[in-house]
Amino acid sequence: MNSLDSRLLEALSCVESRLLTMAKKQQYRFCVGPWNFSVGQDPYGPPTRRDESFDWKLSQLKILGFEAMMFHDDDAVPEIDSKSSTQILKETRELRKRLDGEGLVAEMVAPRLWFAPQTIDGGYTSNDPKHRRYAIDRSKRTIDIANELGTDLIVLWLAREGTYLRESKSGARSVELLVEAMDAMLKHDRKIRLSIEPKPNEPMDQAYIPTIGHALAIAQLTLDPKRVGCLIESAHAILAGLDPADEIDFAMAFDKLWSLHLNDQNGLKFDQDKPFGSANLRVAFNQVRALERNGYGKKGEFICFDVHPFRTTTEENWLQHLSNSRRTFEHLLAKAKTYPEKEATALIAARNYQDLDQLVLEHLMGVR
Ligand code: GLO
Ligand code: MG
Repeated sequence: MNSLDSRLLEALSCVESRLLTMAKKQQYRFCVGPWNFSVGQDPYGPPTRRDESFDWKLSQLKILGFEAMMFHDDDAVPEIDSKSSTQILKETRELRKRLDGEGLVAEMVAPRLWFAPQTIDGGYTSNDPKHRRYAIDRSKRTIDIANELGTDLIVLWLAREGTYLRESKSGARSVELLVEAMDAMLKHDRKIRLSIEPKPNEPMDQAYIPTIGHALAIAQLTLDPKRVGCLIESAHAILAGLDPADEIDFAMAFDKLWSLHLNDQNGLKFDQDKPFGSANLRVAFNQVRALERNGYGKKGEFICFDVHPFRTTTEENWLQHLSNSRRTFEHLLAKAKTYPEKEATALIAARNYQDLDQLVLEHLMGVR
């Protein structure tokens, strides 16, 4: 071996060991759901892109560098309501094999309680006891699916648990009903964890669990508060008039942030699910800083992007909202790690928030 070869080998092994250290330190792992490959339909118009098969979506995840997929119960088992438990089990096992084959894991499973006729006026808080029973039974099936897919995380986005008309339901009774439903799920399986994803409105006028404070408070009324936590979605916090970074700090002070839907939202409009950082880079930066200072991901939690392509997006650019959200996250992570902490601390001590503001802006603009 000549000296050039040996120097080359040495350099290669040095790169390899640095890559290994980086891999070991890798705190953040990424995830999306099949619904994030959406086809452009909105209440005013039909799809603008053709749909692709579930298997194609699965194969794209790995290529894009994502490690997990999140599921609704009927993403895992389509037309779930028409299937027996044996059939549900069989299809879930087949799905597990496909996930294993792709080297992907299931991050969570969520009962989709907003499409069925039984959930028109809510699931757990419906005024009709038969419909409440349907919602609980279906949630138990969701838990069985999660078990087979190897995840203990059940996400509760309580889409229709609220009112279109304040006088149509009792808020007090609804709290009891929500607790009863959660207790039934916690009893159904002693290991699963419930992660509540609050949202203040849409599809409802008013939702019963609009913020992280509400989610963590209701957790205390359940039979096992330790197993009830939350999921923050950036856009939902913004719709509630809150800063998602504060929601992250709050949830993590209780050790309750078990999942996360990063995206963006331009003010109080319909739920936009824009790419992460698209509307407000500074708000996105502060979310990344909050995740960093609280050590999000160290217990295996995933960063999920609950984002959708713009309706105008063409088929060739169909996946960009996913890879772009991830790129933005990684750039903002680098910004969080290189934030001029010393200068910032000195400005805070001098109560010079005027220049602190500019320091943040210039850091984000790349001039500091
Ligand atoms: C809608 C929600 C929705 C949930 C998903 C998981 O506003 O963000 O996408 O995250 O259904 O339960
Ligand atoms: Mg979400």
